[in-house]
Amino acid sequence: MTATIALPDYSSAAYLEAYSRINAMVIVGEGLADRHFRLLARAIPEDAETLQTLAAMEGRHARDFVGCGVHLGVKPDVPLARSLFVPLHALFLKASRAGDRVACLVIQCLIVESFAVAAYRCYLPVADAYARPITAEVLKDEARHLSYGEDWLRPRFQEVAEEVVACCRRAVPVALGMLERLKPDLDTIGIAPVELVGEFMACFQESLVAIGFSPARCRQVLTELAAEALA
Ligand code: PL3
Ligand code: FE2
Ligand code: FE2
Repeated sequence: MTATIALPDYSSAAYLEAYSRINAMVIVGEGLADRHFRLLARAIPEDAETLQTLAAMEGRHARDFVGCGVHLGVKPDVPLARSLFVPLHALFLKASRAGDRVACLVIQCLIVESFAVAAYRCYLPVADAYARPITAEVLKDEARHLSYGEDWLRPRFQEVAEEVVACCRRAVPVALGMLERLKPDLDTIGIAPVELVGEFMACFQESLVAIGFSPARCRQVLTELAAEALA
């Protein structure tokens, strides 16, 4: 038996209004990812070329998602999205100015990219026919962005482990906090917010294990963060 998913009515006013906010989040998130990878290219000159390539991919993602909004005839609510991204972007800039490469990589490559992977995985089955193939392509790229961070952190695990945990404690609640304002819109476009959080946690935990944490330690850190988010 195959489960059927009830698809949203892409032409309803409620869908289009919710999409104007979600679409803007994605466009702004991709645009910031472009900037973050360019800053990382300066911080890690030996990988500058790779990081510039990743930045260019993010710029393309932003343009592709602009196209998804245009296709549905919605005007993305960019000011709202920018305001919701301020705290996370500020954390990245602070780390970047301090020359803290570990925090920059944790924020962009592990947290933001896990968030992107989770969001696009949840969106894929409920996306309209125009957005679906675009989202599937973007998802493949995001996996590469995650791996870049994992591959940099893994060989330095012993030195960076505690810094990674400290950075998670600062930045994961900020990332989850962004979802608060979007819950009703996510529901409207067919994504259960709780599923998105679950997918994020699973993806993020996998990336922590990939760099060297034991599954038990990951669960401990993430459970602590989830408890805090629900308190
Ligand atoms: C990094 O490549 C991009 C970062 C983008 C982050 C997007 C966060 C979006 C939050 C909620 C949207 C979920 C639905 C996705 C629909 C396209
Ligand atoms: Fe992206
Ligand atoms: Fe990305």
